[in-house]
Amino acid sequence: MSLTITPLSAALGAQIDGIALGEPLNIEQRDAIEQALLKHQVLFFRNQPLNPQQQAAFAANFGDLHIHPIYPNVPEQPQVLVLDTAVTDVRDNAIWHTDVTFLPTPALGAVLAAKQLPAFGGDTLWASGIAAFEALSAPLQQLLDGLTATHNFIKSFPVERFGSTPEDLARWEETRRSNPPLSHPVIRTHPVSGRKALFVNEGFTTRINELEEAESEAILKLLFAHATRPEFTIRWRWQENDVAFWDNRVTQHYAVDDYRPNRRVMHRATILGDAPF
Ligand SMILES: O=C(O)CCC(=O)C(=O)O
Ligand SMILES: [Fe+2]
Repeated sequence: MSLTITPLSAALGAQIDGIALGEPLNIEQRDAIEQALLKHQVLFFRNQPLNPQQQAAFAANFGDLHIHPIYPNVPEQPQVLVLDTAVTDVRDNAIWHTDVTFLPTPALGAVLAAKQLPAFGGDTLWASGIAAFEALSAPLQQLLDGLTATHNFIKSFPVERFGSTPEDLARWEETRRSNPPLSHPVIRTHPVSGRKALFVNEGFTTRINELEEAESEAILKLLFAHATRPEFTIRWRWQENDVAFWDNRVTQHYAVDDYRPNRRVMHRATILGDAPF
């Protein structure tokens, strides 16, 4: 079986066929997927009925796995978290965000599998920070390159939604204590490809540190709108057992909240990343 890579849009996204992710990858397959990820930033695979162990094993080809501080996980495979609308309020994923940028070393990427889908809705969109950066004018690129921004966990995990039981509140308090607001560069250089990407996201970014408050607010507003222009995005219509694998270093994503009260269940394995520069 040989791998086929079909690009899906100019900015990002490719569908990969000719591979069974539930089986151990050989080196050639692993490297081909990594190269495709660097180029296309988000990869989609159809018909991959992975159990949590297989999903974690696939993700672990690309790095060590992260255990999320807030979301519930599969008890026998805690590296796989469960986004089940019957269990967790996932509405806060309906905002453009890059995962866990409130950490000093945000995720390298994540592998998301569709387990149970509503009859309609529940698409996910991704946007390329590389395309967004490259489309900025040279003067704005120069202004932003070298600036830093604050990222804050609380912006996407409000206590009203994540602290409703005493147990949840204790976990939320502990997560807040161990994840104080921190700074990342506004323009990030991909550690492998060397490409530059816009690295602020509406989910977690609260302030461009070196600017006056009003300047920061106006420029972030501009950047959040710019980063998610349709030209820089791809929208995926899920089928059961689809798997998406995204490069979280240079993309952001948005889970469309248009199917409640129907149930949607996704499993995610998250790969640890390194400090942005
Ligand atoms: O449910 C989705 O489609 C994506 C949710 C999300 O933001 C994530 O898994 O990081
Ligand atoms: Fe996310």
